[in-house]
Amino acid sequence: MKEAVDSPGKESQTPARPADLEPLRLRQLKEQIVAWGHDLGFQQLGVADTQLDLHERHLDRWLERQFHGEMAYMQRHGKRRSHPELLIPGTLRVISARMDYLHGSAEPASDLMRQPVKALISRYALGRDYHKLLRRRLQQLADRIESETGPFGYRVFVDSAPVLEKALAEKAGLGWIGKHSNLLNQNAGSWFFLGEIYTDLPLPTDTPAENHCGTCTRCIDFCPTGAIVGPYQVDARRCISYLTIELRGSIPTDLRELMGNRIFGCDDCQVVCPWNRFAQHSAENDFRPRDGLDAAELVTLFGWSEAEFLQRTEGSAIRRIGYECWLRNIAVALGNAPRSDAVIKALHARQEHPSELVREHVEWALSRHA
Ligand code: B12
Ligand code: SF4
Ligand code: SF4
Repeated sequence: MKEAVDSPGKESQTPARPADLEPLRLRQLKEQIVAWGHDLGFQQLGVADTQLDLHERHLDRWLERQFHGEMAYMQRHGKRRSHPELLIPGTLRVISARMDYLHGSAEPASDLMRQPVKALISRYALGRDYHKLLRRRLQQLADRIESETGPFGYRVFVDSAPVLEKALAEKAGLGWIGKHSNLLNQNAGSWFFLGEIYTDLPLPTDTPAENHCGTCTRCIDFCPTGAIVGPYQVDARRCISYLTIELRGSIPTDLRELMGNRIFGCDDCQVVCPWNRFAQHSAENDFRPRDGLDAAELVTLFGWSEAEFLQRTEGSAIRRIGYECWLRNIAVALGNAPRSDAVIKALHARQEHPSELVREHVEWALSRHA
């Protein structure tokens, strides 16, 4: 998933500790924060301290092995990702929150996997971009806290660099990092986003959730590209989410066939996870699929002009990849689709596209149907 530019959000101008910090008051405040968070649409909230030594070692090893590929931002910030107090001096605790995104009206991803003429877009990206929504709600939560405590030091983050969101959520008791490396929860599966408030309030911390993966290896076995190279270790360079969203250049040819009809992100490791039987649907209107994107035909999407692409993806996370990569991804999926006149016609129509990147993927797709 794309890591946005670090957004400062609103920081209180004169970070000062509230005068009244007795343990009992802090416990009450934490209960209030959880209740306010629920009112704001978060399904679960918890509090973690900032000690991430073990995760830091895993992160370092992941970077050493170049698993981040071209995501240079993953190594840009030195130790600040694994040391919240270096990123925002004075940080003592992290309030971690999760929000479900699977909308009840969306066609299940598992059905789309069996329909290669249709586009499979990650379920998280079907509605409006989640970054703004979550950040706004976290800001409202911080404002609510401030109205109770007076000015305090804080910073709001959603998928914004450089924060180890899953590790912090695990510590805050929101779930455990599964073998597919997503955070999952015994009662809620893994179809949710994460966001945080870094704060200098010494709130009581939660107990980390236990790992319930056991001997299961379904996500590893079903990953189409073998990107989960070992339990808890994803080589992003092989992950379809990276290939379709993060990578700007040519998609390695040996991985194209394995991508099937996935044109934006990939949900397979979550679809096969048994704990997602317990996932709840989101009631957020913003997460409702737009423009029939949950089950659109590949040829229809490939036919969009750039103006149409920009108009239809306004306010959506999909827009971030740009029109060129959009066409690149769909060309690969059309190469994997069953041969038909409509598919061949759609590909021919893009053979002279001004972008070399698009033309190359179109040629590859046509060669598959030759
Ligand atoms: C970079 C990134 C990606 C990259 C790399 C993925 C990855 N696993 O790191 C790519 C583009 C591939 C990606 C894909 C997806 N992403 Co993304 N991504 C991020 C981002 C920006 C950073 C993640 C990170 O820190 N990676 C660093 C590596 C080292 O972490 P890690 O692989 O999780 O490894 C940890 C553990 O597995 C463990 N570990 C590692 N190695 C080992 C080895 C052993 C032996 C052990 C025991 C443990 C262990 O320690 C590590 C540190 O905690 C976060 C937002 C954020 N700022 O945190 C979102 C985030 C993780 N993504 C998210 C989502 C939704 C996705 C997708 C599902 C989107 C999609 N449908 O296409 C996929 C899932 C793919 C997958 N299986 O991971 C959500 C996850 C929500 C959740 N429930 O967990 C996040 C939190 C964004 C958000 N705010 O909601 N993503
Ligand atoms: S998102 Fe898809 S490609 Fe990436 S690890 Fe999960 S199953 Fe594999
Ligand atoms: S599929 Fe199995 S191994 Fe993978 S995260 Fe889910 S429970 Fe864990």
